[in-house]
Amino acid sequence: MFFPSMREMLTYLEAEGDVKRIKQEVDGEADVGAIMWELYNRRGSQAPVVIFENVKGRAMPLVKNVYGSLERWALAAGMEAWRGQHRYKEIREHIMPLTHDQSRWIDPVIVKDAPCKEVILKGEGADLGLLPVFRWHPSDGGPYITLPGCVLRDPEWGHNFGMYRMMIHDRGTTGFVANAAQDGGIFAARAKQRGQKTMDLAVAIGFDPALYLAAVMKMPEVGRDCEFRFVGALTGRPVELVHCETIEMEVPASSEIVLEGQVHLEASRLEGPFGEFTGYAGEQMNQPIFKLRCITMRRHPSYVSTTSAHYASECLALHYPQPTAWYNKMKREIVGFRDAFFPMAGRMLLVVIQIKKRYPGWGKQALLTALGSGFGMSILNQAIVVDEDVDIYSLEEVMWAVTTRCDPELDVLILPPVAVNALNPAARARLPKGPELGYTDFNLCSKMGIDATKKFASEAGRSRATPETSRPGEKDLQRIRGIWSQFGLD
Ligand SMILES: Cc1cc2nc3c(=O)[nH]c(=O)nc-3n(C[C@H](O)[C@H](O)[C@H](O)COP(=O)(O)O)c2cc1C
Ligand SMILES: [Mn+2]
Repeated sequence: MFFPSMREMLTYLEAEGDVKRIKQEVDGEADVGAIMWELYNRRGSQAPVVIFENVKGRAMPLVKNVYGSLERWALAAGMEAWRGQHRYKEIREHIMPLTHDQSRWIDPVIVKDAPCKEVILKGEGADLGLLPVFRWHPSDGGPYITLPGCVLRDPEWGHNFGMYRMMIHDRGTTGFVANAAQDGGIFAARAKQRGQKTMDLAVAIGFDPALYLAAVMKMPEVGRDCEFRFVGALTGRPVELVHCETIEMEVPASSEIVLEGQVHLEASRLEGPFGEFTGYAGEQMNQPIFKLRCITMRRHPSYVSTTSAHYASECLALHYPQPTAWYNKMKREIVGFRDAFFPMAGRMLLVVIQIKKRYPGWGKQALLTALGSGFGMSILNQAIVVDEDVDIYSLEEVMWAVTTRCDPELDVLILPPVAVNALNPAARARLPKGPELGYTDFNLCSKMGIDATKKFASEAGRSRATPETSRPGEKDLQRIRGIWSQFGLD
């Protein structure tokens, strides 16, 4: 089952009792962030979708937390029987074959008309003040559009569809922050190299749920319509795009709202801070600006956004699909690789890797591979490697392995500082901004690898192996699982 639009998914979720409507008037700035924070504290990743129907000073309903649970992610990815049944691993295994196999990808199609054209606002009428967009955290430098699907087009490389949040400077201007390593950053650098002073940008808000997965995933390609083609394969039908009114660009026809305009590559304005997925306020930096030309939308659009700094927030769940391509790479490169997981508590800066270790040293090889290249190099502060008997989706079990299988002097690797993501809160220093770095400064941070695998007696300065664990035999466990219902213990 796939939902052709976010609207249809909300209708389904509401029938399932997974949507809460808040009818009383709320203040966008003072109330919404605090309500969502308290909801995440109380319900964690079981928090429902929330629709604020009556936001002071705005006509549009404000929808929060649509993608704030793995169950709803599974639903967006077309998986059945979603409620409470999927872990990250199942979703990843469902999606991953399609990121590998581009022969199954389906090109998008252009349609003539779409509901997002019911209202067209140009000139004075194109006003960002219509949107229920606020400072979601008191530390935010301005109101933030937090779930924008940014469509860019490169003459050679076609469309790229990526999510880069936007701070509103005024009624017709926002910031544009696609960091240099992102496809959006690469598109901008290429436009600059061609001598362009501006770059067309269309911002889709509230679109087909499967497209949300693609907008936050690192694809195996840059641009070339890969996000749209991938979603075509996932849903089994081409993504429908519709032409923009004022720029040479195409946007998902399923959108509730579309902003059209241009990124001014040479203009820049202070942007930030923003309450980031790390749980910290990001830094204020000079960033290019986006100038709005036109808003197109449905007659009664719903505005969808996220607040992000809480560990259980939608923003973090949205980051889950990001390392898919990295996972594929690790699968090939780490000896004995079985699985890997980025626990929410680690805010994307920590990975737990599971291996089948056959020889001494394999744990440390895994750590060096994970921390030493690409996405792992630029995003991770820490990696932990464990054996197959440890459930990497349970931090309880992972920490048990760390405390009982790791002799810190022998099993902790400290790697020297390297350039990491500008948002890394642990980083010690910021590199000076150079022309090659594009829009984002990088930070410097060292890395730690923790080898929490069981050790051989012959391994790394030891003369004693990790003892055997105490638990029932696997045969007995299997047999008992088979007749479990007889005992009435559930
Ligand atoms: C809510 C949310 C906001 C994001 N904001 C930004 C951002 O402002 N800048 C950025 O470079 N990446 C941001 N990301 C991460 C990108 O969406 C992600 O890396 C994606 O792969 C980018 O698309 P691309 O690979 O086509 O560049 C954000 C992700 C989420 C879930
Ligand atoms: Mn991309």
